[in-house]
Amino acid sequence: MAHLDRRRVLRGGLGAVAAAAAPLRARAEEVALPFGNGVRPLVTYPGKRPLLQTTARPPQLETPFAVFDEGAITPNDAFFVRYHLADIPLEIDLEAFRLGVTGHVERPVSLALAEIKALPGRTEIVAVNQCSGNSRGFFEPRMAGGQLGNGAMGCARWTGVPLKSVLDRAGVKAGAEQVTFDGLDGPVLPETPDFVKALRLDHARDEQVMLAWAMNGADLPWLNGFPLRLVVPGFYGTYWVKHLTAITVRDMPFDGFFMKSAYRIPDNACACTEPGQAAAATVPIGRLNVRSFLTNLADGADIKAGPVQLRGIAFDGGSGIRTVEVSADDGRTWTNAELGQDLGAYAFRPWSLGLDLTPGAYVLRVRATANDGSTQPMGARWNPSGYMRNVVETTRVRVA
Ligand SMILES: Nc1nc2c(c(=O)[nH]1)N[C@H]1C(S)=C(S)[C@@H](COP(=O)(O)O)O[C@H]1N2
Ligand SMILES: [Mo]
Repeated sequence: MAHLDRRRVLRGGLGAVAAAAAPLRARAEEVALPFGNGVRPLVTYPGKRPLLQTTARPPQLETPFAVFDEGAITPNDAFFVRYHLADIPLEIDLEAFRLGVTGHVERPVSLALAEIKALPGRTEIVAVNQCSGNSRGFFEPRMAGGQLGNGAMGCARWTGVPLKSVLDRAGVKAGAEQVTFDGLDGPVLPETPDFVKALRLDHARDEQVMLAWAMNGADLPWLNGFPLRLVVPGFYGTYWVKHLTAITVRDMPFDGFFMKSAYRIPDNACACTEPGQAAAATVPIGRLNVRSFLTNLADGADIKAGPVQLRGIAFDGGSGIRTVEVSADDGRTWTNAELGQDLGAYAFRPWSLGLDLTPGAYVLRVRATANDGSTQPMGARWNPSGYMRNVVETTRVRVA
């Protein structure tokens, strides 16, 4: 947390966030996610179109699933929002804003946004940001945590500089092991742990991890981390620290709550346990696993017999998508879909497939295989935190 000079403050219209939610909710439409307690108000926050609200304090907002049918890039005003701590920044003085780099370094630095933008290696990457708990609400048995549908993911073009550029500016000392990241948000109560995340030093310096100030060609939306966030291509959103203001280089592993206790997965090949069982050992969550979705037909849809074009998206943690297969007979036979525009190995990959359907009931399944050979399971793998769901999705349609 940094205390900000309030002389010249940018509010992003956000001072109103808490207040705005209430009156809007009163006349809001609702969306029913297809699991128990799945009714969500559609709420409009500053800079956002109506999104599904999981919680108001702090704001947690899901993207309506139909948005993913609009293309491989998720628009800024539709991008999901996730915070852990209710004291989110409502005003930021851009004149006073600094990113500090301290700890196990030769020269601690404190950089203004303009100085960060002038660092060497300006770069862009299209990458998926997905919450570890995306789709948690579909697990059986259910578990605690945000009951999310499939809308806690999005794909954007991020502009920034490699994190390495700023680490080099500070000069990492020999013996450094990890780098930690803290944003301007903080807990409401002093007992609540701050949201701080760690990466191994070699990962932090890999030239893909970046400090990003723009998303899809515009300033970061306030709720997605204005004015600066970490982008960790291929890794779950938990590492993509928003409103980033403090970087600390460490010569020992960091054991804060959000590394040591939260965002951990079973330490085994499937990252899974028997439903209801705890894991014998856990490790911090890492790369996205491979997923695919049908985006233009909803479960339970009625469609007309004849030719139908199916389309959707697939992604993984950065090896890229090799194939997307579709089954119209609940997984007995599969047909390769055509892959669409390749925006890079970390991006949503569009796919499409034309089918000619005669009248009847169909169980559509879609399964992606990544270039690293990994694929999606036909049955969901369970884990106590409800992370990393990537079961082959099922869409039932009636054709008449
Ligand atoms: N400062 C800050 N950054 C954060 C978080 C947070 O609570 N505070 N949550 C993380 C988690 S768990 C996710 S999934 C992503 C979500 O990014 P988004 O809100 O831009 O969609 O932000 C990450 N960065
Ligand atoms: Mo998350």
